[in-house]
Amino acid sequence: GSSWGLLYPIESEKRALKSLNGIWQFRAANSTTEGMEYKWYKKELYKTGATIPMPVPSSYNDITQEKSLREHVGPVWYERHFFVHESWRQNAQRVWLRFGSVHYSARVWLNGEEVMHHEIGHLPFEADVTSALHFGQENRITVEVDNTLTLTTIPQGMVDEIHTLDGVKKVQRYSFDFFNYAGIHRPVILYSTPAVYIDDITTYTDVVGDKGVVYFNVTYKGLPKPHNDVNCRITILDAQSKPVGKAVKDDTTGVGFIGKIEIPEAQLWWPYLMDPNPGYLYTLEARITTTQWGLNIEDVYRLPFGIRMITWSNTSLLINNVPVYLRGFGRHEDSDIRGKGLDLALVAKDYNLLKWIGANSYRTSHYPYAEEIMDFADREGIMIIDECPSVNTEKYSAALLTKHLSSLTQLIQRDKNRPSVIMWSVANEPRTQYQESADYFRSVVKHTKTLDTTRPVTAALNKWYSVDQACNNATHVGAASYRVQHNRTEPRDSILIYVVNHVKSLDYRPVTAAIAQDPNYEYAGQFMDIIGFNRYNAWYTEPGKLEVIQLNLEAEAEQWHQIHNKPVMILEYGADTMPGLHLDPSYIWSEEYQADLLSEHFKAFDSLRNKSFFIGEMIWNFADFKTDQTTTRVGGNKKGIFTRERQPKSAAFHVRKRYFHLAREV
Ligand code: BDP
Repeated sequence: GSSWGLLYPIESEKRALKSLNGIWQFRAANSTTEGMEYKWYKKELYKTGATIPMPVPSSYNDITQEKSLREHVGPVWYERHFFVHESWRQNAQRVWLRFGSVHYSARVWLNGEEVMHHEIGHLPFEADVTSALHFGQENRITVEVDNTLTLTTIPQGMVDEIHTLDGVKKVQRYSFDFFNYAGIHRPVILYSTPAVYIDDITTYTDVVGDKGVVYFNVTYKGLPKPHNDVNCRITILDAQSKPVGKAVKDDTTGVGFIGKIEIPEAQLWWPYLMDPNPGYLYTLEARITTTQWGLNIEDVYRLPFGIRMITWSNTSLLINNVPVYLRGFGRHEDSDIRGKGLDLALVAKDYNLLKWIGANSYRTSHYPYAEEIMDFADREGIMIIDECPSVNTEKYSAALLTKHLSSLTQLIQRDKNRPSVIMWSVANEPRTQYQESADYFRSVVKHTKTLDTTRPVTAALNKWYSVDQACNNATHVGAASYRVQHNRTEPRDSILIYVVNHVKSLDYRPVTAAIAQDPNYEYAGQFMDIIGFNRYNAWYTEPGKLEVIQLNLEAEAEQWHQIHNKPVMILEYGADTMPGLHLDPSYIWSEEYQADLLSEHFKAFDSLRNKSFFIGEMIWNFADFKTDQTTTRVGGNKKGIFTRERQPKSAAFHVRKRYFHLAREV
């Protein structure tokens, strides 16, 4: 649930922390019900079957040599033992268990007692486990993790069956283009707080002249009944830990502490390469004290934050009143062996590469990234388009909407205080050619706005998705062609593909369709503050024809702006590139082609930037990544500027020149 705070667990003089990362015992279940039926959580996992060691955090898929584990569909079980020191059993102290994320759903037991469950990967969840813990003794934690995706999970997937000599086998299908890695992906932390504890802190900052204004809302929980006297002291510390502002508040209502602190001559948070000292962070130290049960209780939490202001108009996005141009990437949490498991060495390397190449931003395509990754963005001044886990939605429903909204509630709860987060992305390539997507996205954006009005909302849109797909698959736009009348009331890809294939079965001549460039044909853009679009000119459309890029791209970007009168940016473009494949003159899949394709895009971007509404370019993708097995992927998606091992392809040097050049222009 998210009716409580999700403050990142950090130590203070009043909070202790213990990591449960390490080797756990592990077993994949043979069926959806097996583990529950035989109550695997009741005793040691090795007593109910064979187990293998499994690292946490990590995806489990690529750890063994078993294809069956890589492609497993359904529950797997994790277990480990740990001690909690006697000293943690203190009067008036609570102990919490927190998972950074588990994909896709999790059920957690402590010493055989269920303590929490959570659905939707990539987001943290926690519970007060004080009463289930054995202090001064050994404890057993058991987790059931289920990776199954259905039409009502975020993201959507479908469980299907294939037939084999050994009988029917369950397989997971999904249309999004990254491997459905699963497991305990992020740290598992046990931490203590006082019984009366700081539950949540919300900050919002404003810049007035050279003054920074910090609005705060500190809430607490844990009193048996409200309106006891609770005192709160807020201190703002600069990067050298020098106090630069304070506020003292009393609460007799049980509501919390709301106020503001002004920082004269504030050092603002600036993006990378926009200031000699980007990513400047202050600390908000919140200290609450109260007397309860005859005890003096005190809690302290220190929240890093930045002072900066985001505004936007129908042509630009501004930070601290300066228009910004985003230059960056779409990315993934992905690496060899560990899959989507958090790896701090990889995280640090990736930020060094981002800085090396001169990027100032990226989108957390296609789900929220680890909090440890977001911390780097705050500190380095990398601007983040923060995306919820909704990718490639194909079928809309009320049940799906409920979960989609919940994923946004949880994401915004988690990331609301981060200066690096400059925009929320509510979806990637949802099928918004369907009319029912209008109501759906009206609700999604409205919900996002009720949670945060200080940041613009976007989505990575792909206009006329189905039509493009159909044309791409089966048609040719040419003179001597049959025209397939595209029926606007039935804009379903399957129908169009069917019609095209039918015509093809009758005659060899190329087929075309009059594609409706009707603004109403895309139903989500109208709700966004900033239009983000994905487009693969000279790759999925007209592969090899670099000469179409400038014309098509400029036309599309202008059209988006004309229709919606909003700032526009490209969130994805690129080409699969096999490292080491050299073909000159350039030919698709070669390193030369990737560089040439980028160059043509750069020309288009430069001409668009003169028209002022175009606010950014993001390459797909930062690095190569693993996908499901398809005939278009060679060991995964190869659109990276870096290989999966984070070595540069030739294009990286090319991008670096442009990104530093763009940085110097501002
Ligand atoms: C886009 C998707 C992205 C894919 C990319 C591609 O948003 O997830 O990886 O295409 O095909 O449509 O490379």
